[in-house]
Amino acid sequence: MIITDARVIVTSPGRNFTTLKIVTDEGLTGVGDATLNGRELAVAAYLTEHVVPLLIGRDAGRIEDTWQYLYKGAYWRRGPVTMTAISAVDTALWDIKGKQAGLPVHQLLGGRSRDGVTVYGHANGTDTDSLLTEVDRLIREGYRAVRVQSGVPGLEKVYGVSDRDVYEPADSAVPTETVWSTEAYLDHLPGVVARVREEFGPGVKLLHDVHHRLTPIEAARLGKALEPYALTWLEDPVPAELQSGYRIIRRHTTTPIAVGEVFNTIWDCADLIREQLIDYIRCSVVHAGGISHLRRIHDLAALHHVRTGAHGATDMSPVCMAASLQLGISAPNFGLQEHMPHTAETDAVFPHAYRYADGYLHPGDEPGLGVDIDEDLAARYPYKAASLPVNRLADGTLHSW
Ligand code: EZ4
Ligand code: CO
Repeated sequence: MIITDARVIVTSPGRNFTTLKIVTDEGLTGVGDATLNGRELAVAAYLTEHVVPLLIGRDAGRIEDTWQYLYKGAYWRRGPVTMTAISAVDTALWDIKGKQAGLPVHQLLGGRSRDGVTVYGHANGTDTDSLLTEVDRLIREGYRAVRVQSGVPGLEKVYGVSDRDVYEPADSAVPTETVWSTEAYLDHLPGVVARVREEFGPGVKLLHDVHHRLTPIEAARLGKALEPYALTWLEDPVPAELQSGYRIIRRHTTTPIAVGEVFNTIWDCADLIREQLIDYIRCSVVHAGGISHLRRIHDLAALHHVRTGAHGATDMSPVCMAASLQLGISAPNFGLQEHMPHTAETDAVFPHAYRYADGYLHPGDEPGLGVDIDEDLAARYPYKAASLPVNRLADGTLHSW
């Protein structure tokens, strides 16, 4: 089966998405998510200018060879733009392979290892009372795992928290500026988690995302303070360019650690996994080299007692979610899948077979990934520039967001 066309579709049904659609001479098509939040057009150009011309005429069945060709062939290895582009191609080719076989992709990955993919929902509150209301709502919707994010007294805006209905961080063409205080945050958060645990008891899994804002020793202190409340994970406590920094956290606390949403290859987490410095690896299909490469990361993790915790914020399109669920239902070391539901407009642009029921996402049994893009509908939502915020300390110093 020969690739005859590949189209890059940029659409903004409430937020921006970049999607690759590969077309073959036998009429089968496949889709891959290529969305890199705030840098959507860089991946679109990379695909259009440098990848699509190489795909035309290739054998659509050679998924591994195409991955190697785009990775080794670029000479400039890794990086989020390159790896997101490779991810899109890889995912679309797995979609085609599944359709050709008449099987959902998870059947090609070894079949189901479980009945459903356990998801965690987002509870965020500007104060503790509104947070408790949100946790209660999610538990009543069936969620068994909830990520809790809270406003911090003295800070105007905090990651993950909004007083609007939908939390969407990429909110302005020029980045919004927020002010951060590690002291205020470390002082406030343990009390919030204590309240949530006290209110809802031991039956619900609780998670928290630090979003790369601490140093290792600060994260160690936070992990220790949170031990009585038995978090399922503390996410991205420290920026992870320096993987050895996580040794310091590990030395001090038994709070489990989850990392990986900004990683794009196995090399970003090889030391974290091999030294058992983390408990959950959170790479996504769209940013970590597609199904082919993410499966390798998961397999390395499985050898080292590390479970998966796939990133699933709204900037992972339904195409990424569909692919993530194919891996999640089949991976032996699956842990949790993040679930931040898309808007109705986004769901309409990306018709999909997966569905939420009682705390689980189910990938469905459609051949391939079980997701598509409605190109006519997509064309009605033109791209709108949107960047993620930046964070500064009170004195103006730029901090990680
Ligand atoms: O800020 O996906 O766990 N989820 C997250 C996300 C990220 C966004 C960035 O594009 O940390 O909300
Ligand atoms: Co996160």
